[in-house]
Amino acid sequence: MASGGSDVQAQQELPKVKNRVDVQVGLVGDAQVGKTSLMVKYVQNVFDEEYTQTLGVNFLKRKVSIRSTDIVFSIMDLGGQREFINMLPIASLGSSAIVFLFDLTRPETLSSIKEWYRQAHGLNETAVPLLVGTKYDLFVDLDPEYQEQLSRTSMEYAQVMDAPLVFCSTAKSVNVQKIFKIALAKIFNLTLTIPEINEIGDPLLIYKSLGNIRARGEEISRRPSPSVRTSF
Ligand SMILES: Nc1nc2c(ncn2[C@@H]2O[C@H](COP(=O)(O)OP(=O)(O)OP(=O)(O)O)[C@@H](O)[C@H]2O)c(=O)[nH]1
Ligand SMILES: [Mg+2]
Repeated sequence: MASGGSDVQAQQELPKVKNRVDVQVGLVGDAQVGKTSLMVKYVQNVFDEEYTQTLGVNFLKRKVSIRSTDIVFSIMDLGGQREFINMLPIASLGSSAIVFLFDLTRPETLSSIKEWYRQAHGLNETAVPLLVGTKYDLFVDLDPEYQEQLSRTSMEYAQVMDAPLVFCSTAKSVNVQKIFKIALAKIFNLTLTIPEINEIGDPLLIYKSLGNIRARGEEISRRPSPSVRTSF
């Protein structure tokens, strides 16, 4: 057998080697907002109506492929009870994105985001923040005035945090995959073609003008523009 020919053959038979990139994403927010439900739905496509309190930190992995690259998400889910706040570094340090979740039916969980953001962003300023309102399936049945007020307040929070805003329902599979697609796009500066949803009453999906600071530590002084609020 001619050695040159067999070399070529051998190369052709080698399995294609994929690049692998590990991405850690932290989930934080008050107890029972739906952090574990979102993670389990995204990774295992299962939704459980029963509540099981997270004690400390849970984590699950999911692999997604983009062309020749495998992205391995490690999702760190921190129990929302105050007693677990000392474990916030596990969900924050090392995360490329931190998802701040609140329950669309409990406005006090949105107010709490100030403190979650202060603490998590204080530990990791370079992580891309995302603001996610959960239980959209219950929210749509609430008073339209309440929906409008909460939607507007959420948008203000998103501006201050410079965080993409997504309303989702894990129970009814609304915008669940998109949260992680947006996280990935913001982390790696990729272009996304998902249409935005801006209408009050709809499951908001606003990301184009938010969360675009790359190398956030360096560029933070360039933003925000004077018209944008800078504190809660
Ligand atoms: N209707 C509805 N219920 C939801 C949704 N997501 C979560 N839930 C319910 O909300 C409750 C709390 O959900 P969890 O995911 O356990 O909340 P958590 O944020 O992980 O709570 P902690 O672990 O205590 O921090 C459970 O009973 C879920 O079934 C949703 O999209 N719609
Ligand atoms: Mg939990």
